[in-house]
Amino acid sequence: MTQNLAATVPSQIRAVSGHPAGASTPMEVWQGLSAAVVDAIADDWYATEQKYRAGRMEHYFSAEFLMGRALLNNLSNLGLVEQARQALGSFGQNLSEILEEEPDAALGNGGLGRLAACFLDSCATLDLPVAGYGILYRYGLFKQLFNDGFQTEHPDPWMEEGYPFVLRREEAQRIVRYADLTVRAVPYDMPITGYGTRNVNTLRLWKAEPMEEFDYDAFNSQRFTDAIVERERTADISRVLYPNDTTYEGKVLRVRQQYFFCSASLQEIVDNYVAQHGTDLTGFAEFNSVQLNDTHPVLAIPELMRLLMDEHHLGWEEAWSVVTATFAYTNHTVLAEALETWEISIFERLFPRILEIVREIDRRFRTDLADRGVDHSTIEYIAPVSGGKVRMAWIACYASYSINGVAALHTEILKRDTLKDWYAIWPERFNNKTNGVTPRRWLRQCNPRLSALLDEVTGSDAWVTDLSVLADYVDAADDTVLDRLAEIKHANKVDFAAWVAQREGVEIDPEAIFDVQIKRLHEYKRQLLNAIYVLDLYFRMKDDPSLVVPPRVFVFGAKAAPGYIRAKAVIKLINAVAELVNNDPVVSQILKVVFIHNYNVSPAEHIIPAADVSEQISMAGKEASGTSNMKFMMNGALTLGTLDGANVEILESVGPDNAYIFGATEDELPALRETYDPRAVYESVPGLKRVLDALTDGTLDDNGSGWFADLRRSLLESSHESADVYYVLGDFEAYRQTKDAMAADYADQRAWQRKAWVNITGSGRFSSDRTIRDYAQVWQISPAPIA
Ligand code: AZC
Repeated sequence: MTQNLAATVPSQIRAVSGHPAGASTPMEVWQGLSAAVVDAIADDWYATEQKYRAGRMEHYFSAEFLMGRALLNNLSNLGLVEQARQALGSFGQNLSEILEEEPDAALGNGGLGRLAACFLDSCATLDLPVAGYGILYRYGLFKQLFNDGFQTEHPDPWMEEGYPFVLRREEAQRIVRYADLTVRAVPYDMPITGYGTRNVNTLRLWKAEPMEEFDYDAFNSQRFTDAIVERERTADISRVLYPNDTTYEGKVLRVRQQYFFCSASLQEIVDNYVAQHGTDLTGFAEFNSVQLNDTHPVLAIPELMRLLMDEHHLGWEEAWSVVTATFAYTNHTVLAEALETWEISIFERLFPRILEIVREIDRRFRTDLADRGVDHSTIEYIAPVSGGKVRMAWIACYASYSINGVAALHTEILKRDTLKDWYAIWPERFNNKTNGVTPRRWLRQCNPRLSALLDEVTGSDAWVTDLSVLADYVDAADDTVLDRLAEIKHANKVDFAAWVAQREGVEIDPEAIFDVQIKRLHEYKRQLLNAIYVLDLYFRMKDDPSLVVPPRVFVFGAKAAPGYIRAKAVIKLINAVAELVNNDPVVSQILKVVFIHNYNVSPAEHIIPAADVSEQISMAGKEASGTSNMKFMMNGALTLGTLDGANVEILESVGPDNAYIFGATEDELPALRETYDPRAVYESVPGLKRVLDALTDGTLDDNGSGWFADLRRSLLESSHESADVYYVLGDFEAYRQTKDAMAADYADQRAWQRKAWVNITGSGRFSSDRTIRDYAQVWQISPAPIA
């Protein structure tokens, strides 16, 4: 594969724009360069498809793939960055600027969707026969703006201007039938390149289209709206990604979406099996396995039963033994709301046959468990259908050959609590797969300076595909390396400061400590704890002008689900605190607060390389894993965190001297809670009263929304059990102490950089390559390189 972008790029741009390359707009140049990349991989992509088709394959089903940008990722995987730079340079265009033209493919909410994207990258890099399946949402996750500090949501039509990295496969369309609607599912394939390999994997995203474009008769008789009703109902299915990552509205549509991509994907997989191995489907699971990314794709279970029985004539038992050897289920959260349940009436309305199958699964489940001597109330509790609801997680647990959590602590909590009845019956199904992130995007691409240093210190770029090699260099950091590390971080901070000034209109000082919390806004993640700290620090400085405080920039990035008012109140609060701090003539010399609006994958790529402190401060037991914690660590930020999710394993990997851990642990919390009185904490911990009172005494303005009073109430209301559910006040003192001490430590740059180095070199475990190798054991697949 010798590529010559110098030759292909100008002609691809001309084909897109109809103008000479030099006269094309930056967007057209982005389109043309992207098309040239697709051209460069087309043969290998086809060869990979052919190769995988014939063997055993893993199919990763996910309602979300938070891909971010594709062009630089592909150029960098293919080793074409320099060629691209030169090709554009020849007609006066600058690659870095062109890259900024690309919209983010934000087809996911947060951690779960980004994890799926990192997994695809690792599967391709490892030459593993894995394909992703999801939905081609026309609108990705909403675009976030601030209006008076309040979040407002706006549509994100990410591919409206054309997107060369998805290819419509008209010929591979399938029909998906609901009781009230029949639609075409048209696949759009996205090539997934790997680093330093020729294999090109596929993410297949389905788009819903009407059987007929419009009703010609209605149109002819000038009933124009009637003519397009069906078209719009169909388009609704793949119109928009649900912006909630724990609770769901628009239930019928949501279920329709889920069935849509599960049915289309399974039809294709079954058809391929028949083409390769003939019409006897009993051997299906020898060649196919399906990973269910959370409960969103669980309808695949009854749908595969339906396909096997109704279309391929297997009996129930035969079909069930295929199904139970096919599916594996990943749980991503212990929050009860996220274990999806659907009213039976929704199933009745959309697909009576699927409901019939689900009821039969339920009937047999009850008999099966009764035979095993399980008591009636347990059976009732974990039955697939009960209380008028279909319970997707229970179907997943019953039908899957493997059930996993996403960090060691999380898997333990599943076994002990969330899924304990299942664990009691089928312990052998449970296993842990600690999450990981791709070092290609999250180190090599986003932090070229640090990458160059790692190349130098280790003598090659082997770390890019085997991050664990870095561990051999943990002691290799002499003073020269540590000084280089400090320079690199500083240079990244200078770049980030310029980006922030331009994007948010806030000036920040690269000499300050950059303290960052970026993730979805959730009460359990406790952005509120961070905000309370900042406000307390502000008051401490106002009180005592001689107080020595290390200069700090507090960076936030977070979207709140549109219906989650308390989360939106925290956003408003942080913006109000930013206004107070940044406009204080004295304090703003030392502190700044920046809320990066519309936080997404590509902003993260600017933020993470510049971070000194990684805030991972969820209430212990609630964050299943976290993945930004891993990205920060790889880029040399130190963790300030609770013993939650993967923080526990990060601590194990770097040792207690190289991370800042505070707060109540998961096993301590139940006892603490029994006597917990947030009001007493508020009265007794110095500073807390002043901060909480500032929410309502006029210091901070919530524009009459009443939201700040509600936040204050949520922490202090001790009349019912709902006071400070996430132990914000309980952990405050420990948090303040640790965070103050951490900031003081920053002054000794040598010591700080040494800790950073231990984090970078200790991050090997958190490469998604390691995670995927672990999954590959469960999936029983092995590399299938085309060359
Ligand atoms: C997230 C978890 O909250 C996070 O801890 C984890 O790292 C991530 O999944 C990847 O496993 N969960 C979600 O994004 N969404 C849901 C529905 O849990």
